[in-house]
Amino acid sequence: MFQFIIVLGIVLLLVILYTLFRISRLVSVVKGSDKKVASGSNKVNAGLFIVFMIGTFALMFWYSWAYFDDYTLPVASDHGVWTDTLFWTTMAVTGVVFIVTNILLFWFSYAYQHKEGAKAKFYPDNTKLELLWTVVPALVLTGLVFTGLQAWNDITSEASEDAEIVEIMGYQFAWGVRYPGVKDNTLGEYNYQLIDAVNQFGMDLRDKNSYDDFMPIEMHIPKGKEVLLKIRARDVLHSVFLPHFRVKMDAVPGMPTHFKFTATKTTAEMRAELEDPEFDYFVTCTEICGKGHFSMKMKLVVDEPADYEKWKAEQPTWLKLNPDYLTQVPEENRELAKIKSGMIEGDDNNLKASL
Ligand SMILES: [Cu+2]
Repeated sequence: MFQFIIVLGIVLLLVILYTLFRISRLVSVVKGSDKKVASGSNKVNAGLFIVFMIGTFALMFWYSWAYFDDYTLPVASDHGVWTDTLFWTTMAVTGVVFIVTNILLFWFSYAYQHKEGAKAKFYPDNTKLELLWTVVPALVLTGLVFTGLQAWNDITSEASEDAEIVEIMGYQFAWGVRYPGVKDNTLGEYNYQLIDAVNQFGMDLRDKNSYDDFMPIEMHIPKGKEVLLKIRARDVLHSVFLPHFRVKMDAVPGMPTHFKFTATKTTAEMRAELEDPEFDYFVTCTEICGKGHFSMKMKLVVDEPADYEKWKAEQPTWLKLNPDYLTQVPEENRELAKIKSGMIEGDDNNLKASL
């Protein structure tokens, strides 16, 4: 109903404007002024430029103010603070330029509207002015690009030796995460040809490192410790998006990507900060990847390091949950696979010797 009234209002407004235009046309015909180069609507159009400018600026400022909290989520990662600074610096520079150029654009359209007898000045060029508006933007943009490049190098460079490694894989339409397992802390090899309904990650069980890998239904990471996300996609382009951590990286089929970051606030701390006991972090997809794109959402929990280790130790390995796949493990490694996957208790020293 409300929408209908708005549409009706707009239609009526257009009818009124058209009627006003017709009346002014008729008046100019009666007066004989319609023979002039510029019609009577010249002044109206010039005025409308200013109205349009003020209207759109007002809308822009209102939106930016009213929805500020929706697009500036509290930051919960180390590099996120830097990314935010870069974002707001770029916003300030481009924002000022945007406002100034638009005011000039609309003001000139108004001020230099057609006037009887007025003649444009011929002003072919000005070298000083051209140098100025080439050199200044070039310097400013170079500064922005280089600080941005530094941030990019920081998030994509080698992770430290003791970084937590989590593999995240996008597929139509969900995320899957794989952890290297507590026994060897190394992700097993995978091969897309091995993917089936159960072995979603295409784990290669000929690799000893895969025996203790596990895939939980929600993602956990520790606070204050570097996390290296190893990102891949199984079918089409997806994009890993962790808005609170300012993490965004495309997941590309056949071309693994990565992103390293350090979380600075646990889920509990963020709940306290937002005064929202229901709050949860989420991994979402920010690449339109098909009709189920909206459902690509996975809960992410940031734990204190000790809780994280405890959670990790409690997770059953994939192989333990899918013992049928033991047949894919080479005969000579089956005993080791059973021990590493936690199917049977094994001698730890023996296990270490065989790793
Ligand atoms: Cu997706």
